[in-house]
Amino acid sequence: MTSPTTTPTAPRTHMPAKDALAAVHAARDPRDIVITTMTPARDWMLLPQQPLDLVLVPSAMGSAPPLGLGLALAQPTRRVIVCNGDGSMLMNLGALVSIANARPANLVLIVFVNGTYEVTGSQPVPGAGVVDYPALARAAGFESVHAYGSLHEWQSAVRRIIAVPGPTFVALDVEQVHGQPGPKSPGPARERARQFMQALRG
Ligand SMILES: Cc1ncc(C[n+]2csc(CCOP(=O)(O)OP(=O)(O)O)c2C)c(N)n1
Repeated sequence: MTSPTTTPTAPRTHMPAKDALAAVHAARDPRDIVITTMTPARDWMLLPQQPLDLVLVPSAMGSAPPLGLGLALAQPTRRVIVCNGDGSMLMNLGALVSIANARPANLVLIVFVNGTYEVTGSQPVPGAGVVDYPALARAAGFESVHAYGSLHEWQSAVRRIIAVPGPTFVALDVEQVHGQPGPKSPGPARERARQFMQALRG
């Protein structure tokens, strides 16, 4: 019988979530659809907005990746970038399989891994620090899988990573922020959906 072994892991570095998101904002093309939810949605609304931004607030946890999949399949000439929370990713891990199975080359799924349900008061997410999100994505069938904890490295890589044919999965280790209010809906959902569909047609 072999004794259990542990593999030493390198100390994890974490980047400020706002800066990580700002790097996505700077890299995206105005023709890209960007879906944000949870803290990425809150922080995205502090940045200049584009017509193809879909701030998914309020939302059911786990709904952003399948929404991104549907849009990516319906709009194959546009890139779709989804910025998700880790708790929300765990809520709907099956979406990873659906995305990998459908193979939309134009879909980028970025998970902001902070280990907490930040917008509801920073309760710990199950498996925080243990769950290996890139490994989950690979196991689901993603081939383009990336992970960053260093802001500088993410800033240097983001343009290249969102440009490669996907589907692409990115896990960003981000710092926890405590005591910040959650995202507020930027307006009536029906009207925002109408404007978004109009922008898609344009
Ligand atoms: C299905 C469902 N359950 C519970 C909630 C309530 N809720 C809203 S946000 C949130 C936490 C989200 O955590 P995470 O996805 O990790 O994002 P973060 O806030 O850390 O950015 C919870 C529990 C919800 N919106 N949907």
